Amino acid sequence: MANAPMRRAFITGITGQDGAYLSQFLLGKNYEVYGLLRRSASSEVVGERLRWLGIADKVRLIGGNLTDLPSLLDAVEEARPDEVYNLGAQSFVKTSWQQPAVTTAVTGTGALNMLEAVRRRAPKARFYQASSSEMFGQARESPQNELTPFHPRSPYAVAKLYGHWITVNYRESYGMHASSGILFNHESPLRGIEFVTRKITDSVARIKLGLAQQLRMGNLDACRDWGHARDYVQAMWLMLQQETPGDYVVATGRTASVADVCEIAFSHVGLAWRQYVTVDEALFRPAEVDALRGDATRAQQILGWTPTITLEEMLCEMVDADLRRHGGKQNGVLEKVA
Ligand code: NDP
Ligand code: GDR
Repeated sequence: MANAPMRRAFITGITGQDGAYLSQFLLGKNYEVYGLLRRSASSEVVGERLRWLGIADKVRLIGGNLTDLPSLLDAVEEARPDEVYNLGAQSFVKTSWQQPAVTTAVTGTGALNMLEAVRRRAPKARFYQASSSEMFGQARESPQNELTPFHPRSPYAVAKLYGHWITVNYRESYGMHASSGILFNHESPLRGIEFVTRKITDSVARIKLGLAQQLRMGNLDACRDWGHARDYVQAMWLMLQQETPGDYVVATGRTASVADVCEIAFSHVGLAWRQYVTVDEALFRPAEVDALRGDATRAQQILGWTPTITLEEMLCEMVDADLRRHGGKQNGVLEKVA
């Protein structure tokens, strides 16, 4: 009997944290994986995460940009995907105040561009939009679920809200199999160093190795629901395996403060965090999201998804990876210090 043809996935944001783990996961399921690659003058560092996972030569990269619809039309036509994952974004919340227009164009209008490219070139493909718990912002209830009202608090969150609703609208207008995953924070050793968990684990490693003396932080009281990216990319895939598209909260249901993360990460190497961490109000945000906690009951019941990695396990993995990076050879963007 002939083997079933390989399924084809197209991922925007393939060079980011989630794109790399999702690629690894889909390759493990025997997909042909295509990804959108935006042009960079620093081509030697782009793709570092794919190299870290040992899959850089197993994915096929197609040039293009989320702000450039013609390039997306061509890329989707070339990839002929069964499944499309729109993960590309200007994803750092703090930068969205410094670059609100870029954030809107990439994170907001970029989602529209991808939906149009799929509608025109691969209308049968299933579509995943990377929505965010930041859309809940100043949350009106806790924990947050799919019915919780949105109150975005940054240009990033406003752009994500547009991406979320345009995805719902394309599903309702054109009958597209378009789903939106409202994912809470998820981290890993491949997390960008500007995000708070990785900033902390990188500093813990450098302080432990005598390469740094202190860590300057912003708001230590902010609370988030932190999971592991390896767990969360599975939820993305599960959404596209359902007969009916829909929206799902993906979260652990546990919240912890930035101070808690410091405590866990420093104590992993036997250090008392309060001796090293200072607060710098220049790192506070113009409008803060104080606390988020997700209720992933719907994902558990319909997708059969549950998180498997605890906050403590994840932070220890991240600290250990950063100790190896700084103790060993420096080989790329993931080692650069913000
Ligand atoms: P990253 O910041 O690690 O990756 C972002 C990706 O988007 C990179 O591959 C980047 O490419 C790409 N990108 C940026 N601008 C463009 C552009 N103009 N055209 C094409 N590609 C572009 O994000 P994560 O992997 O952490 O997150 C994946 C998605 O999920 C994002 O949309 C994020 O907003 C969303 N999200 C993330 C959560 C998290 O906790 N990680 C939680 C909820 C939502 P390059 O490598 O060239 O910079
Ligand atoms: P977030 O993640 O804004 O939640 O967005 P980030 O790790 O940047 O911040 C989390 C919280 O930590 C506080 N904080 C600091 N943050 C950073 N980056 N650096 C600091 O020094 C610092 N000190 C305190 C922040 O104020 C904030 O409250 C992430 C991104 O991945 C988004 O793309 C995604 O949509 C959401 O998670 C869910």
